[in-house]
Amino acid sequence: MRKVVLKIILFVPILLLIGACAGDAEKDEEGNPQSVEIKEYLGTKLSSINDFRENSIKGPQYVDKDSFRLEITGLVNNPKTYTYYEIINRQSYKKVVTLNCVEGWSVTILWEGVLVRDLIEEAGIDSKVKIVIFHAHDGYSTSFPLDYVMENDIIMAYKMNNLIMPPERGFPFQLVAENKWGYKWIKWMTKIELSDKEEYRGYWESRGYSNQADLDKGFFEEP
Ligand SMILES: Nc1nc2c(c(=O)[nH]1)N[C@H]1C(S)=C(S)[C@@H](COP(=O)(O)O)O[C@H]1N2
Ligand SMILES: [Mo]
Repeated sequence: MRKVVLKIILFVPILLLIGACAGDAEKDEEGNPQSVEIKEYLGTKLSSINDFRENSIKGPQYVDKDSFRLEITGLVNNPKTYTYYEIINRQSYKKVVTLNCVEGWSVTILWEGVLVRDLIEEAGIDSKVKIVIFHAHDGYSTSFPLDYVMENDIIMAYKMNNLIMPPERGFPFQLVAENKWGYKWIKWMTKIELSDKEEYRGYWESRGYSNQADLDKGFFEEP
């Protein structure tokens, strides 16, 4: 009898403690435990998602997760439309990549998302396609040669440093345009258009910034 009483005396506080801890944990809107931002990945020190400077053309965009659709259009055999959930439930890829803005700051982040190549391959690439144009919720756009997205593992990210991308950073998706200047890293992406118009120029590209935008070259178009 004394043993049972002892057990109860010991167990009750332990159970209460467990309950209190579970109750205190942060939850997201779906009731799942909220992730924390990671500071290091496989030995690489990461920047914080708060280290970005917000200087988007129309300020932060607030995209509704449930009504959001990503379109794959243009010169494709089967135009596609994806919901947010269809994208985040696909096979995901992670990598650490540094974004460099032409203003002189940079951030090194662990990005997680899907491969653009997989999405456009599923839509069926017409043989006339030369470039891939990305469009965003704020009217922004940018483009790349088809080879750039096919020959590199280019991620369309929905997580940064293990956190769901915040609205200011480009929720639901930001392009991880590695080796390219920051203005190629389109946020709030809504449409991927396959095109044969090699003369297409995106928002900053049509305002004098290099269309190639390679990090190891300058960001002004040669005259
Ligand atoms: N839709 C959209 N994407 C955008 C921009 C923008 O204004 N609109 N700005 C670009 C620029 S210039 C940079 S450097 C990166 C990172 O900008 P941020 O620090 O404002 O997130 O996003 C890029 N993607
Ligand atoms: Mo930028």
